[in-house]
Amino acid sequence: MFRPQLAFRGIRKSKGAYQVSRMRRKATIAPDNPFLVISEEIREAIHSNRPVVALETTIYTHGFPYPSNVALASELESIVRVNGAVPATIGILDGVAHVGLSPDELIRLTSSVGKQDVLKISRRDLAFATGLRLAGKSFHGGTTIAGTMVLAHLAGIKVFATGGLGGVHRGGEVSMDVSADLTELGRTPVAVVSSGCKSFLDIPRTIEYLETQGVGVATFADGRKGNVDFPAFWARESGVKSPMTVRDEREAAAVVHAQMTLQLSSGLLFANPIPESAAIPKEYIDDIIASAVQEAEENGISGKDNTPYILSKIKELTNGKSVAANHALVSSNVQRGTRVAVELAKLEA
Ligand code: PSU
Ligand code: MN
Repeated sequence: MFRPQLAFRGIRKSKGAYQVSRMRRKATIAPDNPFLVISEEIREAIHSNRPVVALETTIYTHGFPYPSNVALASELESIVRVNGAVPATIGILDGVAHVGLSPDELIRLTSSVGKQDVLKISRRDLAFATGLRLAGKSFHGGTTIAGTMVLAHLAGIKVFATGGLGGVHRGGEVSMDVSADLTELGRTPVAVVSSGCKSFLDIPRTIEYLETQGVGVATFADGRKGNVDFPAFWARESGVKSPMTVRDEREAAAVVHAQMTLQLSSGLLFANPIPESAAIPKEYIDDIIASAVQEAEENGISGKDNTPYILSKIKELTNGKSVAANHALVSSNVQRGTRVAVELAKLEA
């Protein structure tokens, strides 16, 4: 029988391990850092081992249009609170990185989309988006999964829920377009809950690359026996077997706890298949994806513009169905991620 409490009791007794978990609970950044503000609520929650769930903002700045992005941002925060954790929405406002945007700040960021330039911020962009404030330039930015992981980790947050992970793009073996989300998972100890990765990517190569990066990848099995697919965002099946499975949030939390206690410096990916009722049939979406990818190629779209471009094409070709599915899957992931954070806090108590 699976009994994490018993299994971990020994570890907690040992003074060294206990000190490690106490140490890891603290944010690793000074409170007066001029480039990063961690909200009082998040500081307090981390300090007292209350569960916290990080949320990204590229999904609001480069995914959902205004004003539905404003509504989604507050909805996802509510899902975290209703399920017993503290939401930490992460993004860049006026050249300052925020972990735990206040409701007003979140509305300012999401409602600036379409009215002014809002950047897409990955790891490489963080110092530009914040540092250039010293030279009088002010930027707003949505942080990608990679960018959000960096900041979450600096604040001491271990669980992060989102929509879909970036990956190796189709043809990536030639173009080298491999999302920085994958290398970030290789170097930053944060557990990400997503619906697998978007099916316009090359899923087998994405899984290979995550293995190379030392990232543990597991799909929630939810009672399914035998082979479980790594999910493909809008579809539950991808035709690619998930490297590992976990039964539920409690098992996921046990894995996260071990990862942190062992001080492994890499991240974990937990894939949550889109709810059945919201899934888009694979045969239907596959054709649409093929046209969207082809169009991006013909128009010479590359780099950071590639993912948002393909997503908006898919939205157009599905008459908005893809956005409804995106909404359903991200809500489901945030609920799952919150339960993982709650279980993890119990293990760390
Ligand atoms: N969801 C959206 N639009 C996006 C993304 C998610 O609706 O643009 C983002 C995520 O933040 C993810 C990023 O981290 O796309 C990956 O971008 P790239 O492939 O450029 O690494
Ligand atoms: Mn890319």
